[in-house]
Amino acid sequence: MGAGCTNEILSKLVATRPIFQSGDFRAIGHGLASSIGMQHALPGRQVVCITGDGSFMMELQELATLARTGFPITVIVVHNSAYGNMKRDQMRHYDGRLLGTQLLIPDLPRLASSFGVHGEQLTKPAELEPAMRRAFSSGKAAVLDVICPIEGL
Ligand SMILES: Cc1ncc(C[n+]2csc(CCOP(=O)(O)OP(=O)(O)O)c2C)c(N)n1
Ligand SMILES: [Mg+2]
Repeated sequence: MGAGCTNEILSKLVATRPIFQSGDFRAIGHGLASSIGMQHALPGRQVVCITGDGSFMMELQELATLARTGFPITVIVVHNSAYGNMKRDQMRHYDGRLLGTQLLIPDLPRLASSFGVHGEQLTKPAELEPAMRRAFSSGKAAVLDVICPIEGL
């Protein structure tokens, strides 16, 4: 990730338990849906979903569920416009030849807003903490679109 990237801050986040992730198979595409399940199981707790943009694109219709339920889940999208994991490997091992790893990500704050969910885009590390505090204290769902370019691109 690029120097000064918000990802540096994300890597320092400390979450209280319970923390759920996708286990040994590391499946993507279910972070938000699982968070909605967790909010059902843990009413009154602040649920936060941290997801890649590629993963989020597989389930963004669940924004409708957020709107319908009113669950105040904060969704933090790590936005690198890529299946970053695979793109990094292609850059390292395949002489820069990329195949199927670059993503066209829509305007996420506008997309969230079209579902009636608050969204904002963050480009600087210092913006993340206040945005999270705003989202938590609003008592409403929020999508924080965190721009995290991959180094070298
Ligand atoms: C259901 C499923 N399909 C494919 C994969 C393989 N896979 C692992 S990481 C990844 C890319 C994830 O991209 P993104 O969510 O944007 O996260 P990033 O690596 O960019 O942080 C893929 C396709 C998987 N783990 N699960
Ligand atoms: Mg990505």
